[in-house]
Amino acid sequence: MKEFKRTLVTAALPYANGGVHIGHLAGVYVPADIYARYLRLKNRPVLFVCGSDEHGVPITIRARKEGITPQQVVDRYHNIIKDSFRDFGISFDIYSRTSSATHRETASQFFKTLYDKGAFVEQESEQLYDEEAKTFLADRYITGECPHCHNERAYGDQCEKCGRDLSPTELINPKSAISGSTPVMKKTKHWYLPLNEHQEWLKKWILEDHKEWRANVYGQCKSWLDMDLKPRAVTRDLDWGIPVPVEGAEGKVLYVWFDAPIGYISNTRELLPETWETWWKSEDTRLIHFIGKDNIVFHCIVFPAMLKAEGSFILPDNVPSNEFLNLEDDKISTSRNWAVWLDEYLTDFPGKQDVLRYVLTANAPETKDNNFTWRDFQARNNNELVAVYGNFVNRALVLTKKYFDGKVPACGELTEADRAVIDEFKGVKDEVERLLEAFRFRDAQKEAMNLARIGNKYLADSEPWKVFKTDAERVKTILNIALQLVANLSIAFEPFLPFSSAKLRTMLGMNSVEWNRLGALDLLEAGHELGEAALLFEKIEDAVVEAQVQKLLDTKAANEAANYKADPVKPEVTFEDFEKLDIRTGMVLSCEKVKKADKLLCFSIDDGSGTPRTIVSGIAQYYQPEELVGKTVCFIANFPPRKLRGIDSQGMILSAVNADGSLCVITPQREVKPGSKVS
Ligand code: B3M
Ligand code: ZN
Repeated sequence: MKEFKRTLVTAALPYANGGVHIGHLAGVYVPADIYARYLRLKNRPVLFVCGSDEHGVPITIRARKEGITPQQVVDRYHNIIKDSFRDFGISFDIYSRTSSATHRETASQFFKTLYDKGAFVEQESEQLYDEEAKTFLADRYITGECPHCHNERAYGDQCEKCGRDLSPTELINPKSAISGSTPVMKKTKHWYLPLNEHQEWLKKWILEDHKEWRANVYGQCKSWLDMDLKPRAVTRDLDWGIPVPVEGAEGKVLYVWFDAPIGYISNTRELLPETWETWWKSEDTRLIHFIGKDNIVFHCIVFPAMLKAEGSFILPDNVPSNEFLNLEDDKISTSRNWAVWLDEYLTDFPGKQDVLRYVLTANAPETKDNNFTWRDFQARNNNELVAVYGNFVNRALVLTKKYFDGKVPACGELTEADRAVIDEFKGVKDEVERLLEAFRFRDAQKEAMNLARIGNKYLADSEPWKVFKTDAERVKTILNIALQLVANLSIAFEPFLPFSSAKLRTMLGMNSVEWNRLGALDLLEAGHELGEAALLFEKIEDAVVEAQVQKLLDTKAANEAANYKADPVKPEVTFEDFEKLDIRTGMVLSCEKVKKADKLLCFSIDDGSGTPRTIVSGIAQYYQPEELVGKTVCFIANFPPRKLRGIDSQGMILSAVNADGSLCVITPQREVKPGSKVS
């Protein structure tokens, strides 16, 4: 394997048009942070760079919607995002932004170098143009009817109702979102990166030389590289972005996906104006990109092609990309507000950033999409952090306080049980390191947690609180070992749960963390005085997570209400048609679930005829049978009887269908006699 002297860790630059949510954190920033923290603990030279991605069409759309400038949009979100990362302990060496002067200059120069080398092809094409606003239209700026689901508010690149990718020319009745006019086709010139010319070396570099990349990343690259790559436009007709630095390119800017990855370079350069090139141009630097799966092609194919075309840069050594995290079984979505936002989380769970870090890593979508649920969040907190890690730490500290006045007792002779625990424990450093080096963060954290489990079990089995009455010497040894394990936990969890590790070290009176001592049993000297014990984690009650679930349900209801549109009216009928139906009211005498049929309720109804009428109705999911007894309902009296699950159903009970498909039984608004006609 190649010898590297330093590691440059990058994390995808988040778009500055919204806050940061748990999907971002789980997919990119927590794993990248764990890795960077780990390398620092190993005393390996590392730089961890990130920043806001401040160009692109969505930002201009938001600005237009809010009646402010794109710069005002990105100023607002850049600060929100930056604060969230700081609050969650994401330990960037720099968090800058692509609207910075350094970035503008770096990206512009990069384009110019490629242009001068003849690395682009120029091409004219027809694009949609708004004649009223005198501007070319990005796909997002064109709205119209979706040809698939007939949603009238589909965008030129995607229909958010049915989720299909679209191209603007597919839209029925396309309109410019700027002026409302019908766009026309107009010629425009752009610069393209001919990926086809890079295909051969990309194939070898990834498919042969980087077989160790994660299966999801390798697989996605392979499916791209098995097809013919096409030239990609790297410029756009837009007035927000970095101007294309060549003559005759007025009104054109660099495509956001061209300038954004250069942001990694600009941010390094901003941090280290003198030495940034060592991090980008030396073969002994290892470049690692942490990203989400929707960014794979840009980081594995497009950006490397740009770097190669430039000629003086290194290429990434690995691109550990995660899959997606869903929220309560539904795709996280900014536009539908289906997300847990970091700033809101911290308002609701102050001081609990490590709980979220823990859960997101324990559940990280490393190999497949995963799901975040509030129940799982609660269970992991209560059953793992509190019951295992916190409980062990607390017992060890409280017993030491009680029996030995808070001073670390000396270790005496070891029993077999002690040796077994020490043995189990020895390999942990190598194992955590092996897993972290392989970007297997959830397994690495599990391994750290396993230490706590071992410790917890050791105390439970050796029962110092009982032994103390008869053999205080023995308890010294037990607590010495337990405290050494606790001290080890503060090291092992340092990359994962930095806040808790720091808190734990204060409790232990430890003032430094030395990763290389992980696994040692003399981290705390006999006689060392411990600090004040405090709770490391606290239980999260049912009501607290129920409130979070309710918040999400409210969001869902609000989305449904906002998207609700009544069905179109059916073809006309005559009054005679209507009169053929005999609709009546009836009083529910009894109502029961139909056996072995989840959806059916069997009603007995007083229809005024003197003989009760039986009707079976498919509303069992929406009502408890007893709720309906005594209520007056409406039903169709002249349908032919129909057998349902062996019961003769004589009619149909009328219900209204809600936006979410649920049914609501129709009842008259004043009291009426059973059998009254509805007309
Ligand atoms: N801003 C896309 C995203 O947030 C984009 C990443 C840029 S990384 C150079 O998914
Ligand atoms: Zn659609």
